Amino acid sequence: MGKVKQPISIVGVPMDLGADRRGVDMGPSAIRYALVQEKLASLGYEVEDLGNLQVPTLESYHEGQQQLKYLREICAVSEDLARTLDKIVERERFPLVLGGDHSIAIGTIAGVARHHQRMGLIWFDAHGDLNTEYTTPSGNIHGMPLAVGLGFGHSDLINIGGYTPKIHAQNIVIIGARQLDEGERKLIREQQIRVFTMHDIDRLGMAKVMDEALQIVTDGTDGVHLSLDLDGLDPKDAPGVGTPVAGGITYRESHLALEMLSEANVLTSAEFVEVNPILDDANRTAKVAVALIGSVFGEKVL
Ligand code: B3U
Ligand code: MN
Ligand code: MN
Repeated sequence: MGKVKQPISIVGVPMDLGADRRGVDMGPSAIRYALVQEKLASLGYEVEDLGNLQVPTLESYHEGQQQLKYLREICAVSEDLARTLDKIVERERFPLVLGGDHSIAIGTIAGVARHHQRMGLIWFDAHGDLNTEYTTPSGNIHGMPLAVGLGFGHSDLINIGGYTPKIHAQNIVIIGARQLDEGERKLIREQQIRVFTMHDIDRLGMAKVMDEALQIVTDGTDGVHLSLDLDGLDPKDAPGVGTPVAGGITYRESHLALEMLSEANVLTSAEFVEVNPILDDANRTAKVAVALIGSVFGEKVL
């Protein structure tokens, strides 16, 4: 308390091309409907909502390449998002991005990482999102954004924002992984990316996982981005996601993780992705997202 709170700018990205499936484009609306702005205002923040970026409608486009579906459209939105975030950071405001499928992280990271000498990254997800056009089992770009940030993937994707790589493997952690493809495992081994699988969370406990994770993402960095895929949580707590995977992070563990992140006071940007209201149970997953956003921004019981 008493600390000056950085003003927040919300941007919605109603993107579903990266998942090649409708519903997740309504994520920003669902999160707003769950009163995200009111939550942040109640915590004492000055908040502006910049509305949604323009995203082409899935039905009006041809898929393009089988291994990189909607590549051209996703690149255009990513450039737009990178420019939008660039301006928010220049105005010394905290960017809070609402997705949309996880391909939007390509643009988010491009927009924020350029403002740091070295940026740490927390990737909260059931998946690795470390595929490239050569390893993808689906052709869906939402399975690729972490690889793209590291400089692996199609040149149009890795050069969004005009530079590559955006992030370094030594300062990245993945938390909650429980479904990885073979090519992703290979990249994790080669790049020595620290992955806290569900096995690790069960063995160590979330508090220990976060202690270690915070060390990695703050080691020599001058900023930390949080990219939180709601499918990192257990589908019992967050059913409204496109690709639910059983055995995930509980509601309580996820709050503890984000409270510890908030206490560390290192976060410089955040995004919440993959909320799919069509598959949800009375907007429960968006409500969970808003509760988690509360923890990120310092909400406490006492
Ligand atoms: N790894 C798979 C599945 C997947 C990744 N991200 C989501 N699903 N949400 C792929 O298609 O790359
Ligand atoms: Mn993801
Ligand atoms: Mn995921």
